Amino acid sequence: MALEVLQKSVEALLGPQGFELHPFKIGWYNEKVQSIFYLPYHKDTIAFCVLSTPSMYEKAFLPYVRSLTALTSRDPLDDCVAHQYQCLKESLPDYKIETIQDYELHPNRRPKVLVQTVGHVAGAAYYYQRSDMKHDPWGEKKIFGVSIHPKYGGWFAFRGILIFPEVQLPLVQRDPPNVIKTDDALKYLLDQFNDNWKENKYRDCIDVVERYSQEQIEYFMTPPSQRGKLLGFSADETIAESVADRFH
Ligand code: B12
Repeated sequence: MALEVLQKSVEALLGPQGFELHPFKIGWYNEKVQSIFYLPYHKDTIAFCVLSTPSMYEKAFLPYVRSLTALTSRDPLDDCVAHQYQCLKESLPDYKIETIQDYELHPNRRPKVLVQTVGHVAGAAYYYQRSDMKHDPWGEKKIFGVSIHPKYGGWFAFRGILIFPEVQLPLVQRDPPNVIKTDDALKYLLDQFNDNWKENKYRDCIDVVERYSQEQIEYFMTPPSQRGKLLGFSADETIAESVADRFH
């Protein structure tokens, strides 16, 4: 089967739910990361970077929440994505599909996959790191990198990867669009992401076609312990505090 056919099958299921899919080869990822982050597959193994666009909240998450009788889990949004992945596996029974979600950690707390690097090598969203600066002004300070999507700026989130361990097909690598053109713009972006992320200015570092709805922003800004109430569940059906401050 050609990759286009496989991609269309996956997109037919996840696209209408507000997800975007970008194929990549595991080897492209492994070439970039330190060996402790390697994914243990043949370099030509096909995988997909999955990201949620702003409308995923209304297209997939709210309907998923409405289908629940109680909120018992750590994070219903992660559960919603897991549910989508399960549906995908059931509708493509001829394929072995392994999934890793963005929040998954090894027992030593190392992330199972670095989704920003994935997004970059898959050509989905440029991963801007301090090493992209011609002149680094930060000295000893720790600066986290941020990915920018060409259409949604920072108004999106990575939701993990789908790996097809038995599929090895030709695929040409494409660079992600480099949308931050100057050192000044890059400094502003990284400063906003690191020091001021709650104001969301980093998400608007380019003109975007769509943002999160007010309802979605309110949901993420609400402490996890109160999100259940916001979604219409009673107070004792709340979400654990352990996920406090995750705003994707
Ligand atoms: C741990 C984590 C945190 C930690 C630490 C942050 C960090 N970056 O380390 C904390 C709790 C602070 C955090 C906070 C936030 N986070 Co956070 N976090 C993560 C998480 C789970 C892992 C990141 C990680 O540990 N990286 C490890 C380091 C070593 O990776 P690295 O610096 O990228 O280094 C690699 C690359 O440089 C690569 N590499 C080397 N050379 C080259 C060359 C090229 C060209 C490329 C592409 C790569 C490459 O190799 C290195 C590894 O060997 C990711 C999800 C994930 N699974 O990736 C989300 C993630 C980075 N977080 C995200 C967000 C949105 C946030 C917050 C805004 C909100 C929040 N609360 O969730 C804040 C904002 C940051 C801040 N100002 O504090 C988003 C970022 C989206 C984006 N547009 O980029 C992510 C991707 C989650 C998601 N699902 O989308 N986060």
